[in-house]
Amino acid sequence: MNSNQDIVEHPARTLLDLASGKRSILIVCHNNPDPDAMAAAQALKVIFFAQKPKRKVVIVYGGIVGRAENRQMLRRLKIEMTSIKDISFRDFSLVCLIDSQPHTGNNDIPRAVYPQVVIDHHPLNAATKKCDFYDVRPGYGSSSTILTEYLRELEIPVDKRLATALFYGMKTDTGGFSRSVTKADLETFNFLAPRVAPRTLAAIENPPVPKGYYLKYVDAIESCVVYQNVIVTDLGKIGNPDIPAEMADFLLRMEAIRWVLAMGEYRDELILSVRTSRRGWWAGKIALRILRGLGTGGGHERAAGGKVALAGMSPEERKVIRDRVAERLLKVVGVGDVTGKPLFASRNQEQS
Ligand SMILES: [Mn+2]
Repeated sequence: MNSNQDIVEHPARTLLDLASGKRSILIVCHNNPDPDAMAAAQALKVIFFAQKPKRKVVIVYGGIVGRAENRQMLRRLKIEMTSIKDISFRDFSLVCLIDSQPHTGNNDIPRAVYPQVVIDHHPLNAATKKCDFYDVRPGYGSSSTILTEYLRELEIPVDKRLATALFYGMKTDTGGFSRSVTKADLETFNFLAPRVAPRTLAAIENPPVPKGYYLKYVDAIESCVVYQNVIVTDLGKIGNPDIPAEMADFLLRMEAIRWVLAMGEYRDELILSVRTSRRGWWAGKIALRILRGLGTGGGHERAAGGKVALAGMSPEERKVIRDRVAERLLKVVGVGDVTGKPLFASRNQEQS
């Protein structure tokens, strides 16, 4: 096993020492993977192939690839991923977890399995310390930043496709380079930007979307309730687990709004997304708090998410859960005593 000092000083080389004898490697993304998880996983695959071209390297994910942008990214950048349901952990001699950590509830690695490798930029989880190699940098804007540093440390050429993937991963995780951007992220930006394929990136960012996509905006707006500087929106049943995050981002741009909680039911889970424009409050910690005893959650300073298992619950019981989550958030952010106003009710008064 390598010391932590090795990991700090030359992480990529230390990682390759660990991987040197391995013929079959599994790279696991978090559930409903986002561009950062997918780009970082692809970069890791490229690194493993550069060390030994004839080995097997498979990227897997739990949940689904929901957003049209994310599906377009896989297609345009030729990233191959498999559902975690279609593989067996026993077939791999090395398991890596990317953009997530053990026991956080957002990946489908069985609890008893500790991946040997964890690379992430969320706050360090206690279970991660049991893993042979972990490189967790909560200060970083994206996992793509960490993996780009690995590629550079190893002097592995970064082609247009991989550069575009990593750039897009950084861009989405940092809200277009506006939040959680460190010096390391800016340096990585400068390295990747000239290597990006701009038209491919534009095609990924503006994919055709189904009609139902617009209807979800209607649902999101119709169900908005405003509590001073907080919006809560309940999207009802959703066909794609990424919708709450997308609506939360969209609503956070509203004037005078500092917090958004968006919730929706996907299959038998309540999926929720928390966004804030306030610094220093750690949306991730707040998501954990409001889900205590109900489900799992976590995230970053300004963006977080979580879920609650609803299987076997009646519609009434599900409503109780949603109300409890909303009440807890309102209380935590200091508007627990405020009476909410439906956004739609103000439509005829303020046509500004
Ligand atoms: Mn990430």
